[in-house]
Formats: sequence, C-alpha cells, structure tokens
Amino acid sequence: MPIGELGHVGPRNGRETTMDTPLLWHIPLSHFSEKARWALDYKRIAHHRQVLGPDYLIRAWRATGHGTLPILFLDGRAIGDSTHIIAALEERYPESPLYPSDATARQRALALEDYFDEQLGPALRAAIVTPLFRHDPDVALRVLTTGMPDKAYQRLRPLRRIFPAYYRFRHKIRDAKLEADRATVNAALDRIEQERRGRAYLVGDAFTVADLTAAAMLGPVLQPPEIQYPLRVELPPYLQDYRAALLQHPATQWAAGDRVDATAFVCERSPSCGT
Ligand SMILES: N[C@@H](CCC(=O)N[C@@H](CS)C(=O)NCC(=O)O)C(=O)O
Repeated sequence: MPIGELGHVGPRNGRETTMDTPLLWHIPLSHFSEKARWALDYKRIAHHRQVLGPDYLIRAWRATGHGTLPILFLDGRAIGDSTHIIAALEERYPESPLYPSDATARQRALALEDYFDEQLGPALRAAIVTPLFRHDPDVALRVLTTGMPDKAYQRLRPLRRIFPAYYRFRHKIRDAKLEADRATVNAALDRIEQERRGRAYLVGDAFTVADLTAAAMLGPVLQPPEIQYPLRVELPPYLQDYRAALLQHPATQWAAGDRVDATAFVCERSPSCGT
C-alpha cells in the first residue's frame, strides 16, 4: 500500500507512520522500484515514498555511492539496489517471509532473483525504450514520467533531443541490440516456464522473492489491474503489438494473474485484499 509521495499512508493494519518510518526514493515506472515497493507492501510495512527531481543522480550518489534508484532509508541507513533492499527488509521484518526457510530453496530463489534482475529487467527496458526513442520521443518522455507530476514531463520536453542519448548511456542501451534484447526477454520468459513446471510458484509451494521479481520486472509491460502507477499515455501500435505478442507467452499469463492460485498471488500485492 503506497503512502503517497512523501505523504502519509495512514494506518495500515494498525501501524501508524512515525519519524522512523522507512522512506523509499523511487521511480514510479521503474520495475526495480516496483520490486522494492512490492516487498514493502507484501510485508505490510508502512512507509513513505518520494520521487526525486532532476538532481536525482547526485542525491543517489551521495546517499549510496551509486546513481540508481530505488534507495530505501531504513533505521538510519541508505540502502541502494532492490536486491539489497529486500535482504534488509527480510532481516528487519521477517514476516511475511520472501525467502524460503530451506537453504537449497533459498539459494534457488536468490539465483532466480539475480537472473531476472540482470537479464529480464534491463532487456525489457531496452525492448520498450529503444523503439520509443527512435519513433516517438515525446511518448517516451510521457512513459518515463509515469506517476510523476506533469512538471517532470514539462521539464524534460525541451531536452527531448538530448535526453535519449543520456538515458541510453545510463542504461547501456544500443539501437543495434534491439533484436538481442528481445531475444533475452523471450529466453527469460521460457526460463520462467521451465522453472515453474506448471506450478503456481517458481520455488516450492509458496510465494517468494523469485515470483515477486519475475512479476515486478514484467509489470510495466503487463500493466496488471493492481499496478499502482499505470501508464497515462496510449502506447504506439508497434509497442501494443509487442505487448500483445508477450502476452501470448504462458509466463506472462502466469505473471498477469492467470495462474493456479491467482487470488492468492494478487492478494500478496494488495494487503487489503480479502479483508
Ligand atoms: N540493480 C539495480 C538496478 C536499478 C536501476 O537500474 N534503476 C534505474 C531505474 S529502473 C535507475 O535508477 N536509473 C536512473 C539512472 O541510472 O540514471 C536494482 O536492483 O536496484
């Protein structure tokens, strides 16, 4: 459950926010931020969220020594990287667990988390952004500023000729790699199905960090009904086609909710579900 941007989430499951309330610096559209938000929600942790302005890079560097978001401020520490954030949350808030208790299963869940982070996340970002920058840079800015006040888009608009180069540089995106990026996305979807073997969850018989990461990485493209920062702009036909093609894959059907235990999976995102 989101708090609102540096607002107040209100009492959630009896918990009020306080001065010590965790604070998440995030990017609404970002699937890595989605991972951290989902983990906070899953554990019913009341927290604040903040979207940074154009000075995000310097602020992120000062906080963690890295230029990426999400960053979670927890117990006086600034934690960068969604994987480290989930590890810290798991230690500080063991309930509800995202790591399996069995050591072998935990190792498998963490390996899958790493695979989706390193392969699926960046490749899917590139597969969406590359054609958008090429054909519809203005729509790209609208997409990238999803969930932000309109002034974020207005500020970027005059920079629309140079911003794509900056974004490509930051995220190591190359036009020539589009087909390879798409192939990486497809390989990750195939891997989900291989690992899942028709079961509801990727590891064991419960929701883990592996399921959360796979579904979070796919969130921006799937746009499931429970998404907290939906796109506000219509995607151009070539991206609608790409999305439709991805939705043919059983792995996206699974991530979008068409799974054996669909209600449980969605409830794991929405704390109020079923109450
Ligand atoms: N491995 C990192 C990746 C985070 C990441 O790539 N964040 C992107 C947004 S999706 C970001 O902060 N981009 C801004 C930039 O690099 O300038 C994690 O899991 O948190």
